[in-house]
Amino acid sequence: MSVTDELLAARSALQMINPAPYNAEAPPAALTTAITPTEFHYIRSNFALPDHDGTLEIGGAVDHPLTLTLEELRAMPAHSLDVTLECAGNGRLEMRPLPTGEPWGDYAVSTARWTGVYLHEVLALAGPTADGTDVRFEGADHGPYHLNPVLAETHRDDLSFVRALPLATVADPAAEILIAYEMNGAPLGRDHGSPFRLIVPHWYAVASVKWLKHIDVLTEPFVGEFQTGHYMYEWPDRAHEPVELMRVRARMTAPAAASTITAGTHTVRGKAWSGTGPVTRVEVSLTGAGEWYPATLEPPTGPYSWQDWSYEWEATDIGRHTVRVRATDAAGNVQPEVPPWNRLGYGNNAIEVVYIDVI
Ligand SMILES: Nc1nc2c(c(=O)[nH]1)N[C@H]1C(S)=C(S)[C@@H](COP(=O)(O)O)O[C@H]1N2
Ligand SMILES: [Mo]
Repeated sequence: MSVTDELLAARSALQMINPAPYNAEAPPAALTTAITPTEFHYIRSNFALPDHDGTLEIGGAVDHPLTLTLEELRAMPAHSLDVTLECAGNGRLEMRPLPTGEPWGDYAVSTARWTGVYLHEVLALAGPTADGTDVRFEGADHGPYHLNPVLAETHRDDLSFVRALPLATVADPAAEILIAYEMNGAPLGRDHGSPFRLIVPHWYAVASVKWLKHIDVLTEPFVGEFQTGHYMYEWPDRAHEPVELMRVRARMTAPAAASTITAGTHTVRGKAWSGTGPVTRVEVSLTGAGEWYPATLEPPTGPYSWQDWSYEWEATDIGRHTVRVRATDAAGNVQPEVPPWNRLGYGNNAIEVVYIDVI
């Protein structure tokens, strides 16, 4: 198969929302299993697919700058983690006024099993110097880009995808950040960041830099378009904040939204996740005015993946019913009724509202 045929095949089950750069939502079936099959995993890229020479350079404020190959990474201890990734722009289409940005519905979320090496072990090989504060991650992808218009400059002919994390986070073994080279047991595909990428559990997926090329330890906080330009919550009434951990959210997968079902008992089910998780409570409401009924919540199968919930609904009254689902997490965060509006439309975790017709 030519590369183009491979890409077409890898993309054929997705709902394309932008052909170039290629952005696509998962199909509804992606949310029904613990692990999303790779061909159902959403894709979000800011630039055209890059060429990558297969090496990773680690430098900046380190004692031993080094270059690693994929083979050298594979020779290090491997770890696998199930991680739910959600795009910070997921749910943007439900915000009013409609924010600028990719028109994501609610399917820019998926869970895969990622295999690779711990970032903190790779960083330790380079030895950050005592004055290091942050770590910069650069992907191999680049191209023309319209900058956030709040900045003086509005366009760059050639910008690279660069993000940073605090050194304290990167060096913390408990953060379990991976440099992943496998997804669901197979080498990473091109759309998902081959030959290797970051996987930053609990963070909105923008932190999980694909096509990872350079890691540099910095001695001051990083300023850049994908860190302090875009991917900032521009609140209308308070100080702007960076997009970081995923907000608590539940999605309903059955019965399908706007479907017609026959009167009787039906299992309402779905997934729930949080970057400040685990999710500790899921409730269902069957009327707009709503009493909330506890759903059965399955324990997490791992620290970074979504959880199953279900509710037995005695749907005996014919007619249209509104069904809402609301999750609460271990940190006490609960989903809001209304999307938390911000100019670029990030972090919509509002309570899902669907209607079902019972006949
Ligand atoms: N190098 C690079 N990494 C990137 C991006 C990108 O455009 N370039 N997009 C980010 C965003 S916004 C998301 S939501 C995730 C999507 O990962 P996926 O395409 O594997 O689902 O990758 C992140 N990593
Ligand atoms: Mo994203």
